[in-house]
Order: sequence, then structure tokens, then C-alpha cells
Amino acid sequence: MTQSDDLFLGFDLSTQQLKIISTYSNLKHHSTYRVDFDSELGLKYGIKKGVKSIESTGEIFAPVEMWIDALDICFTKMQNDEFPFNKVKAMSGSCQQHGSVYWSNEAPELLSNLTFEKSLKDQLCPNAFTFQTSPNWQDHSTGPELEAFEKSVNGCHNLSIITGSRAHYRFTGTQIRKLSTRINPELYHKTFKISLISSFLSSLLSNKITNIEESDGCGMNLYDIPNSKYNDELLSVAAGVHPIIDNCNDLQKTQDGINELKEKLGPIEPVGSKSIGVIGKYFVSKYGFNSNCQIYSFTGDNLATILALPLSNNDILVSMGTSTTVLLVTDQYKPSENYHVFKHPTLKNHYMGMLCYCNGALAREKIRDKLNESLNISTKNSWDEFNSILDKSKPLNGKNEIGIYFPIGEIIPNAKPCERRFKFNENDKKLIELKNLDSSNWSIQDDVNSIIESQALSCRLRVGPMLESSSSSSSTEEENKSLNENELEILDRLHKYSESIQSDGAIQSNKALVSKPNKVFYVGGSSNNRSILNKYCSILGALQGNFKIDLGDACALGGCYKSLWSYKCEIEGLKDDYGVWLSNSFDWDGGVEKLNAPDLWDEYVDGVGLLSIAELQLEK
Ligand code: XUL
Repeated sequence: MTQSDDLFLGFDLSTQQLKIISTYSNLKHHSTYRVDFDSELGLKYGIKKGVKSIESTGEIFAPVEMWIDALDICFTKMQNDEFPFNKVKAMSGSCQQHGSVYWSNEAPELLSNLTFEKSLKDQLCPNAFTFQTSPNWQDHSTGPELEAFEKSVNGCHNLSIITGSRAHYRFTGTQIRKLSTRINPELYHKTFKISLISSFLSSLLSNKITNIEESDGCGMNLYDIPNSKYNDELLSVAAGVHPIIDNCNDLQKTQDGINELKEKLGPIEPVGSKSIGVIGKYFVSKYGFNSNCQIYSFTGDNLATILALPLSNNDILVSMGTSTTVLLVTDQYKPSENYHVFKHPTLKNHYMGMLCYCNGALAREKIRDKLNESLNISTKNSWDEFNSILDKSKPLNGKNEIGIYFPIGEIIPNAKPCERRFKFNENDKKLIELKNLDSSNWSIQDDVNSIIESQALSCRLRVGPMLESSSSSSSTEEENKSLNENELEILDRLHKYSESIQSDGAIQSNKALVSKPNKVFYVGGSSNNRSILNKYCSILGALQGNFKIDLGDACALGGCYKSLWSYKCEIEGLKDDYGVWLSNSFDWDGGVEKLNAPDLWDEYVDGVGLLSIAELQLEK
């Protein structure tokens, strides 16, 4: 690939910083700039870790003005370095999800009349906004709203089927209801448009209010994913005009409230490669952008993360940090109240599944510390002994046993904090709980293997339904006909544990139980631990390889790559879908390590059965 000097920008507006990365058209890195909110703007805006918090109410929010200020500051840093703005062909970006920005009636005019002689913030703040702050994804203040959302559709399961997620404090719909009913109905009514943070940033850059992008729009609890449109019933909850929840007896009032909110949210920008406009005049005259520089819709940070990697259908990204997050590309819409499904930001008819586990690294460290203590190992944080046990371990400790370790309450499965150990009795085919941790039946060494196994098996159990092939048949009979002998034997083994293997209240189909991912990518702190990594690889059984990758700038890079692919599709007539294009252009030799881990997927079939029945014993 030849290197032209065309540049592509990717933005990342996250909780604690604004970052802008530029790459060449062959994906090679050109430059990175950032504004750190705490160190550069902390005093000015009174924020800590990028946000303001009110402990008594659980409110966490950020001043919109700070983000606007940061945009000028970042561009000024680039200008001081003589950044070649005129070489930028296109841009896109990634923003923290769920937060919302409330534009006033004056906003369109203020945006279109910006002059380069003054700063963005002095021209837009406060008059372009009704509410001056934006709720942050860590906010916990919408308890009553969350209940209202779930009640309106008869429960969390139904809400997850419609919107891809059950109700969450941070989701935009619950936040809007809080403002429209509890905080300031008058200001809510005065609001002209509501943006997500992603569409807010693209609005600033194009000097006009841009539409909410569809995949990020799935993080609102308002968008009906199967029907690709807003759900009127949920809009009426957000607007505070629901007939039952809000005792609104006047049908016309309900309909007017729905229409009003629909108008404020505006049309959804469908996923794809269509340009949403060009860079605004302000940036052309102030920084020297080319007036033809294209803007492609910005999206949420988790969605942008999967765009930084060549992930195709049935590929998985496992992020192993304090918490564990699993992102997965799928053509199956299999929502659950325990995880999230969003539309995929570039692949039509595909989705991104997102599993967020609370118990990750800290739970592992707790077992490590206990082990080191029991062996009087003085180097406190050493993983040596832990890893050596793990490397020598047999599946399920060779005794068909599994432990579940949740020092803090878990989302997947929904369970209170607990530490439980189970064994399957082959004779009477029953699950036995081992109550006492003593050397005769269970040792701390068993815990070492068990914690990693149960964490990885939980991922395997839950991604199964999303990995089923799209041609999966409707009836069990038909489905069984499409299974080979090995797969039927696997199902026999599983049925020893239960006639119906389930997770989170949903019975898994036979296809789901025998499906494997194509590629698995591992990122995050714990992926540096080879022994833990090997265990995960051997359990998840990727068909096309396991890869370890350093993804520090994933969100911004996802934005760069999205703009590059979109530009190539739109301007240069590229026909490849995003996954194919990125896989062909991706630098597989730099920064990506192919892992040589054993595939023990078959040996862990019993683990799936055992974990599934053990989880039924947990207290919710
Ligand atoms: C996802 C979520 C967070 C934010 C972080 O649902 O709330 O990952 O997007 O910026």
C-alpha cells in the first residue's frame, strides 16, 4: 500500500480526556493529541476524574462547556505544532455512551454563525443549551425512573427484547425522564434537540445539529432494535406522559408528549458509511481545515473499540481488567436482561453483544493473596505460585468440581456476593455443595484453577447463543439433524447435568451449546498473565486463532478507521464490508501476538453443564 499524505482523524471524548488521533490512509499512525480534563481544566470547572458528583443523590455529571473548551484547546495544541489540518480528508469518533446534551432553540443559529475571532465556548455557552451539564454513565440517581421503564413493558425481560438492554440508571431514557418529570419540566419543554455525546461532538464539528447515530442510540432504552425505530410506549415514559405510570388519562396529551420527545431526539442516523456533512466554517477559518473535509457519524466508545480491530461475525474481544468486558460481533439478535445488545456500528444486520462482569481482576487477586498467605510467600503480589498451579491444572481439577467467586455482587449471573464450591456426583447425578474449605475435599490450590475456569466458562456459556449460525433451524428436531456425531455426543454429555442447559433463565438451544467463536482477541491488564490467558483460550476454543493485543488508543483509532472506511466506500467506491476491509488493511505483524494455546474446548463440555446448574443455586 502506498502512503499518501491524506490524513484521517479519530476523536475520543471519554470521561477523563479528549483525544484526537490522526492516521494516514494506510492506517499508519501520524500523531496523537490530548486534553486531560483534571490536570488542564480541573480547577476551572471544579471536576474530579472528569466529573462532578453529588453523593447524597448519586448524581454524576460533567459540564458541557468543559468539553467545548477542550475541543478548542486540543486544536490549538495541534495548530501550535503546525498540524496540517488541510490534509484531513475525513473524521469520525468515539464518545462515552449514554450521556445526553440539551440544545436550546438558539443553538442552530449560534452554531451556524460561529466566528473564528472568538472561542467556541464563549459563543455557545450558556445560550446554546437548556441544561448546562450532561449526565455521566456512572450516575446512579435514576432509581424511580428505572422502575417506571421496566413496569411500563411488564418487566426487565421484555424491555431487553425491545431495546437490547434492561433498564439502567445510566441509560439516556431514564435520565431524560428524571429531567422531564423531577428536575425541571419547564427546561425540558424548552429544549429544542437532545443529542447523545457522540452526536453532540459531531454537531460541534459540523456547526449544525447532527442526528443520533443508530448503534449508540441503542444505549437509550428507547430504541426498538428489531423494528429500527423509537418505541412510542417507552418515549411516553421518558416524557412523563405514560397512561399508567404517569396516570395520564388524556390520550391526546400522551400522544403530544411522545411527538414532542420524538422531535427533540430527531431522526436516527442509520449505521453505514454515509457522510453526515462537512467540517463547519468555524474550523475552516480558525484552524485551516479543508472545507470539503467529511464527517462520518460518531459513535459510542464500546462500539468504536470493536472498530479498531478486524472483528467479523462470531469474533470476540475479551477485555480483562478490574471488571471483565466481552464484546462480540454477531448476526443473531439474542437479547438478555443480563447483558447489552447494540446494533453494530458499521455492519448492517449485525449486532454487538456486550457482557460486563463486575468480578474480574480483584476476585482473582483475592485468591492469589490467599494462596500466597497459606504458603507464607513473602512477595505479596507474586503470581508465580498461582500460575504454576494453573499451568499444571486439569480441567475441573480432574474431579468435576467448580467454584464461583463473587467478592462483590455480580451482574452476570445476577447474584449477591458469594463464594461457593460445587461437585457433581457421578453416581446419583446430583450436584453437591462443598461447604467447608478443608484439605480433605477442597484446597486453596483448587480455588486457583476454579476461579479462572468459572470466569471463562461463564463467558463461553453466554456467548453461545450469539454465536449460533444465522441459518439455525427453528425446531429442535430440524436443528438436531444439522448436528454431526461429535456434536450430538457433546449434547449427551451435557444432558447428564440437566435436560435443559440454561443461563440467566433462558434455555440454551443445542446449536448454542456446540457453537465456537472464530477469533478471540484479548486485551487489558490480566491478558499479560500468560497462565490465565492460556486457560481462557483453551476453554473458549476459537476456531481461527487467539490473539493478544495492546489496545491503548482503541476508541480514537476506531474513529479514524471508521472515517477511512466510510470515505473509501463513499468517495472511492470501495465495496468491502468493514470487517473484510480492516482485516485486509490491518497490520497483523505489529502489536498483535498470535497465541499458541491448547484447545481443550471438548474437555470443558462438562464445565458448561456443571456451571449452568451451579449458578441456579446462587442467591439473587
Ligand atoms: C457502557 C458504559 C461505559 C461508558 C464509558 O454501557 O456505560 O462503558 O461508555 O465511557
